[in-house]
Amino acid sequence: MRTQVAIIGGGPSGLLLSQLLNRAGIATVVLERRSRDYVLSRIRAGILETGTVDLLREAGAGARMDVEGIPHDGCLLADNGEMFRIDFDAACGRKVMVYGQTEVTQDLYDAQDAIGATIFNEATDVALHDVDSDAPHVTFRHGGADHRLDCDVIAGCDGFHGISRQSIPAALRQEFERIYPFGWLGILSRTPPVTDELIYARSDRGFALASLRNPMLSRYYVQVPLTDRVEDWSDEAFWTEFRARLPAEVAARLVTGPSIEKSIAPLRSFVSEPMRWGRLFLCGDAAHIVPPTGAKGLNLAVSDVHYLCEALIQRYRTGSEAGLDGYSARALARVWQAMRFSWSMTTMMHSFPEHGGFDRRMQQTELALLQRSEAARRLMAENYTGMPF
Ligand code: FAS
Ligand code: PHB
Repeated sequence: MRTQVAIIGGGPSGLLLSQLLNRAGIATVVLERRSRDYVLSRIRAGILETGTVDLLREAGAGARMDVEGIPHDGCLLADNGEMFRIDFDAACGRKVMVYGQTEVTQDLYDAQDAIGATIFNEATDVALHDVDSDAPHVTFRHGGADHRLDCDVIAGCDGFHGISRQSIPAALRQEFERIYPFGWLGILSRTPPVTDELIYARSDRGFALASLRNPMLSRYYVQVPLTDRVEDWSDEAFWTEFRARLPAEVAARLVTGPSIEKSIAPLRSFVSEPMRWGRLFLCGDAAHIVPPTGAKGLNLAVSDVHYLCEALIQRYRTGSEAGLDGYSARALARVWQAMRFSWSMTTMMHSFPEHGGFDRRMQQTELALLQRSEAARRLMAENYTGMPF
């Protein structure tokens, strides 16, 4: 079997890259380890930057988002009950779209099916070969048989636990990491969201986030110690803790109900450089992880895909490899911008076990600066709604 671009991973990165390349006349094959149902059962991101919205529309996968997505032109920040608003539109003229990653992935699978793209779900034992040659290939098992896929280029879109990053020799990789001493316990409940706009709430009990998916689907989080397990948290315990971390006027109107999904996600900042080795190019979580505080993870995957797609179209249309040679540096420049923003939001809004009085004053001062300074609000709004690609 042969194709032009072999894509490892059928999450948002892999599917969007496949969709954009096929629309540009470039052949792809997507190899996804899990079943389609399993991929679509994941509950993850909820906020799309302006650039992500535009690229999904360009890919022909934005129609349902434009009907069901909810544009947001601001968010709320709270510190021990005192709440204020960041007006994105007034500060930088941009908005975000509230639309779950699960829906984005469904729309991408639908768009791929509509153009007859080649996706192997439940492709196992994927292995990359001759990556640093001009004739790379991939082997994998599917339908009880072994397969070989020859290609020009391999896109590693297989997430943090995938094999692509590990296929780059450790001696050639430089990894940067910060593990945070807490996680996010998240629940989904078929209840009316307590807020029209997201509330990022800092409290001495820990961080909480009130988000949503639609007028009858709430997405809420509380910071929990890394030692906590999801079975330690009954729904009642979650609602009690969540209510205690919200401003009183918000907590008073909280509608609770049974959780339909409950999970704990660890928080880390991670970057692996470079994002390219030979004919292998990494996109999304395969190369970097951000704490979800800045709502950047999914959106960074999209900007990587944008850069790689541009470079591949240039190569196939003109023969020039300049874009491919510049891909890693270009993608990493935006990755580190988002890494800084996500780290700063996480540091400002969470309770750290090692924090003392000085650190607490720094958090209060950061939040006060956002309340008082138009320049500070503009910087936050530009980062939250997404720096230009
Ligand atoms: P993904 O991990 O989504 O997709 C990689 C795909 O590759 C998967 O389908 C996997 O099955 C497949 N794969 C892995 N190994 C393979 C192999 N060897 N062979 C073939 N296929 C293989 N981001 C936010 O912005 N906000 C959030 O609130 C948020 N919450 C998150 C919660 C959790 C628990 C996690 C893990 C991530 C969260 N993220 C969040 C980040 C998340 O949304 C990612 O940024 C996004 O999924 C990145 O997409 P991909 O790069 O496609 O990686
Ligand atoms: C979500 O709705 O899941 C969400 C929103 C904003 C974040 C993180 C998660 O920063």
